[in-house]
Amino acid sequence: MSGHLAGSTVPNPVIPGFHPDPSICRVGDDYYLVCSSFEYFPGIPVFHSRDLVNWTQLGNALDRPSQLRLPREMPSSAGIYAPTLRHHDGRFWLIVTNVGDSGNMLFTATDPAGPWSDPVRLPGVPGIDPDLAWDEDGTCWCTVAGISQVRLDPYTGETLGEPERTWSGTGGQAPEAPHLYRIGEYWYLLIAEGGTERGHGVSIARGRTPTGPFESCPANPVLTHRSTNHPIQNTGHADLVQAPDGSWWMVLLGVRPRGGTPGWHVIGRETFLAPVEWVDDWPVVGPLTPELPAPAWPLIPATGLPVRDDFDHAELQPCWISVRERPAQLVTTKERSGWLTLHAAGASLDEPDPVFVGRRQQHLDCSVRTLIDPAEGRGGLAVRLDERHHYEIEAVDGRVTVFARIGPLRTEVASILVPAGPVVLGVEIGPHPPEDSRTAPDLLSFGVELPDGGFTPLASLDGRYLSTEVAGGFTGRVIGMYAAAGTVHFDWFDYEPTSAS
Ligand code: 6LW
Repeated sequence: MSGHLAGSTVPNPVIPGFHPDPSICRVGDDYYLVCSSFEYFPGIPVFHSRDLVNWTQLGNALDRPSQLRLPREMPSSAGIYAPTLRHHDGRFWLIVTNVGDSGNMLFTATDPAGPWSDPVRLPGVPGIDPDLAWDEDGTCWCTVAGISQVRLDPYTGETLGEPERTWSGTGGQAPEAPHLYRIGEYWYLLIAEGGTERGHGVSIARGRTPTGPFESCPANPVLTHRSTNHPIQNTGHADLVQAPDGSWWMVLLGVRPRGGTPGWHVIGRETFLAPVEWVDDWPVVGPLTPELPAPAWPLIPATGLPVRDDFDHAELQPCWISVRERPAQLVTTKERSGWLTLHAAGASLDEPDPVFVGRRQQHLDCSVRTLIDPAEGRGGLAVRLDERHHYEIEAVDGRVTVFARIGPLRTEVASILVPAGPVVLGVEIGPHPPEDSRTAPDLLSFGVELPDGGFTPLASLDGRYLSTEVAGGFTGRVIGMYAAAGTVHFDWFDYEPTSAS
């Protein structure tokens, strides 16, 4: 995923793109981290690192329908919210909410790369953002947004006793994202408050027992960038981890708006890292900057994603996600060797369940190409925020067309004839020209690469309409291949960052 080497600083976010609500745990020298995935399948990306800076995606925890149902009636940005990952009693525990379907669920694994168990349902757990913590006598506490707490038998999913309200922050809206820890003499309750937009922040309280009473930190919020022009905004939804050398670290979500103030953020809520010092048994967080002071240990480059996926493996790499489901009969690398084949199933990108395989846009500026054979159908390359906000370039044999869908409006933007046969479709995503750069986050230029020339742009579209500030929701852009009619085959897909961030 990333290959940053030792230096005085390393880039933050440490896991760029739509990777919100990070939850982390360490086992020996290995760190593991999970994120929310909403309407995408497979769900809950699982990452591994040995240095907190370089992360490799091991897989997706929820990768089969018996674990994850995302029905088409469920709105986008519902689905999988805010997992907590912990290691206890020789196994990994993952607790999460499927909003709009099965509610709270618990999964276990001995290897975080999978397989993960089928779900244990938690009907008595009373809210989203569930957390797990065990006290010295083995009692398991489940804490949820609100903030309330209930004892849980994590093996059966049964709640023991009634949920009790506990500390709910300093008065900000939406107290959520609780994590409960025993650190030294105290139990700490870390939460987010202020909402996941510009008002977001992290607050903490401590008590002598896991149920409190909790005393609010005098310095709350211990982290927020609200009402600032800081390049990292919406900072909140955090988790804490201790490194083997005794130092403490926070992972949290933040966004990188562009296009003036308050700006637009387009690639979702990303995972950032910040150092933590303890002063008087309270955490002091920061600096949280786009260039993070490098940790004191050697950095270990992670296995990066190659620019090109040639679709030469029987299984798709874990970075590839689909919308709501990925039926093997519609999405396969087995039909034409070395190609990804998509069969349309009637739903277009304007609907909740298109036949689509994409990867998160992870860099503010990037270049994407794919070679499509549209001889038996119609399909293309899309940049998707949700079913009401997407741009795409679509091929039928001999013609390529660019479409834009913005809220209730859908329009054809440009169309050209091309030679019959396979064609390279592309999109260049980069800064808006200077005269507009204070009113728009970026520009998306869709075009074709013909055999006798370079990239020929057909249409350049303003990126703000594919931003969270316009579309709402909790996700970020996903760029990928889709089938609109019949069958289309993709030989390869290239994704290349075109600037450092
Ligand atoms: C999540 C909540 C939040 O459940 O947004 O930023 C919600 N934090 O804790 C969806 O990610």
